[in-house]
Amino acid sequence: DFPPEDSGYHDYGEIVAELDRIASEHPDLSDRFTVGQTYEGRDIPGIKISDNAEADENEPEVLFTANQHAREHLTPEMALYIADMLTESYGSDSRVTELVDSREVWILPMVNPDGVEYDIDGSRYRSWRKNRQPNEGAVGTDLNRNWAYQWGCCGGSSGNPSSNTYRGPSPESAPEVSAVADFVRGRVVDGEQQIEAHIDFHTYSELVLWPMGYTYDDTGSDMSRDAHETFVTIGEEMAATNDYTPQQSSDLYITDGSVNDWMWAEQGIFSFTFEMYPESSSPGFYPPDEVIDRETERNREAVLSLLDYSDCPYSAIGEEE
Ligand code: 0X9
Ligand code: ZN
Repeated sequence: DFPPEDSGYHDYGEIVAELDRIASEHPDLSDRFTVGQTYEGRDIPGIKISDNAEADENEPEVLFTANQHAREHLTPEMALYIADMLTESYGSDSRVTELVDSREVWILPMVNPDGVEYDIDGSRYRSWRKNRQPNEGAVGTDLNRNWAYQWGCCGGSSGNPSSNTYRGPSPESAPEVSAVADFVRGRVVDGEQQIEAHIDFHTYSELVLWPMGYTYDDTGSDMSRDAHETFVTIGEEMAATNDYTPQQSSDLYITDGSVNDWMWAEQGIFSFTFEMYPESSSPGFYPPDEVIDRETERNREAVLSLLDYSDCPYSAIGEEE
């Protein structure tokens, strides 16, 4: 469990309970689902927010994911905040109401619950990052190095099972990654990916990051000039609202097999990483629970603006598609 002084954070059971509460308080606006099981057999929980949430309407879809990395405890709070904000402001805030009416929002607040529970089940935090799947000699795959695009290509992950950035024995070898990837592939309807935009929440450093992560190149066969300009424009606009620093993810450092590269290159989804509060290693992954409200609400405008753009991301640069 979280220590008493950090009881404002939600563990796995509490996240599930909160999603159930939102679903029962807002039955027309929300629908609970799971995308599959973790290595240890936990359900990976999700909630969909939209008007007529139980129906698959013809509306642009947006995905929010959090907690690929276990110790990044502010991130499921961010996901819960989005679910709460969209449902609670519905009917009173006209911007939120219009977005909930015209979008389908998928939220996966805790992609790596096995890692989270391990991080918090001792007498002190373990600084655990990976999942809890055993390998030869060590436990855990870095979920954000296990995605099936340019996996292991470029020195942006490790082949050593004891490394914190171990990529796993093969792409999607982590059940958590394959479950989320299957969910996303399942949103292809009549040959078209319905999800237009995505944010994967991490901590820390206060950054808005866009693909590619595996190469320093701005453009290439998997990133057109228009797409790059769209990422930069939307990324910079979101960063202007939360005072994060916007940059291409490889300019932070090279990663391969990370989620944003797969979401864009394989699924055509405008996929960003937010590195949330704080800026630096103090307080790093373990800020006090007093900051949760401020640091989640800080991303309200960025989230709403991405929801806004999701009907036509290229409109950010004055183009149609
Ligand atoms: O290394 C990661 O997976 C992310 N940072 S974290 O400290 N939360 O682990 C950053 C991923 C963004 N991609 C690149 N920097 N290429
Ligand atoms: Zn992370």
